[in-house]
Amino acid sequence: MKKDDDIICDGVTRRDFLKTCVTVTAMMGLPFAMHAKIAEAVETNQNPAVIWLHFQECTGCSESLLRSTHPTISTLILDMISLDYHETLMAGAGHQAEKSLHDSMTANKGKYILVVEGAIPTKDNGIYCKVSGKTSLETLRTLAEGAAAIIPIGTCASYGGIQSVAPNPTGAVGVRDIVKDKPIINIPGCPPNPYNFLSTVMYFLTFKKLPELDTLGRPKFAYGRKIHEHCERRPHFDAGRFALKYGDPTHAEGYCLYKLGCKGPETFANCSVQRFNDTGVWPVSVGHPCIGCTEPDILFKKAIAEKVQIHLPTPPDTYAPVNLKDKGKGADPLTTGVLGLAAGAALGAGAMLAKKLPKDGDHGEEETKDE
Ligand code: FSX
Ligand code: SF4
Ligand code: F3S
Repeated sequence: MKKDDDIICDGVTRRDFLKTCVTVTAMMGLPFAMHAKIAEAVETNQNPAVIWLHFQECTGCSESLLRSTHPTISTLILDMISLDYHETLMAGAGHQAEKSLHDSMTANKGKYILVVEGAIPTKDNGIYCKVSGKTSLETLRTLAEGAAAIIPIGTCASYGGIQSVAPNPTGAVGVRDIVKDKPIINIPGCPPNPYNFLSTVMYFLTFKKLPELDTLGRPKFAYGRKIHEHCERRPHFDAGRFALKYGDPTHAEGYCLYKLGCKGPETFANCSVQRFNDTGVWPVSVGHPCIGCTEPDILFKKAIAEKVQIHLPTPPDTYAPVNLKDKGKGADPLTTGVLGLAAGAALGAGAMLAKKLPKDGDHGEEETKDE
């Protein structure tokens, strides 16, 4: 029987491994006891072959995975899978590398997981990105054919990313615009959180099926909620306290970054909860507004300083204000609450919230009072 301090793979103890399984179980919203099933599946699994392709990108997705620490997510991932081809990590080059790709593709036909990093240029038959004389378009089509599932990692591979911003000179698109007949699990983010990739692979190994996906092909367990819902600056948002300028006292006090263009109210991701680098940081915690890096229509398509619309205010903003002065004169509080909710739903854009949102030039602190 394995002990907790046994090293199970390069510097990772069994205790580290189990802790990661517990984190992943919680992230996926599964009951605590499931961590044992996940651990067992990972330990007994037959290391699925993974072919990892690089197209138009900055390699930040691989970098973010490799830079993760304690426990080393990259070590766990690399131990869980058989990474047969990865242009950044593999020792081989040239014909040797090409041979590994060909061998893995043939030996694991219909079974390998294809990970794609980077967008695919489609203009002029895709000549704007070529590796070993083949266009990304050709390589993706060939490799997709024998894949069991495809995981586009990062926003570039998921939706085109920065390369696809107008005028999109190379006609860059994401995997799902080209491959239509394979299961595709998008893990967007620029770069994405390594835990989201790890959890997706673990889910696939444990349950032998895809996790539930949203309409943009993202696992709901990681991209099901807006970051605004769990942001530590949310109390400031609700109280109408906004940072106005980088480095000024409102910014230094940690006020909400909405006025600096934070896209949190429109961005679906779990980074406010499952943070980066295992040190508890994420963009908003270090004072930068979210730039919507998991969203196809926000990242690099809306200016950083542009404010997003608040379409669906979540409680408490949807509650009707309680007017204690008129107590006894009008409707009872319960009726007022129900009417308030109905009104909030009818107005859609949240008129009550609108009064809380500052106009340009307002002071950072805007206490709202129920009156
Ligand atoms: Fe794109 Fe990933 Fe952004 Fe970079 O490779 S999602 S540009 S972090 O690296 O593809
Ligand atoms: Fe956090 Fe941004 Fe929402 Fe403000 S607008 S609460 S900083 S996510
Ligand atoms: Fe990306 Fe916004 Fe999170 S920029 S990392 S989704 S805070």
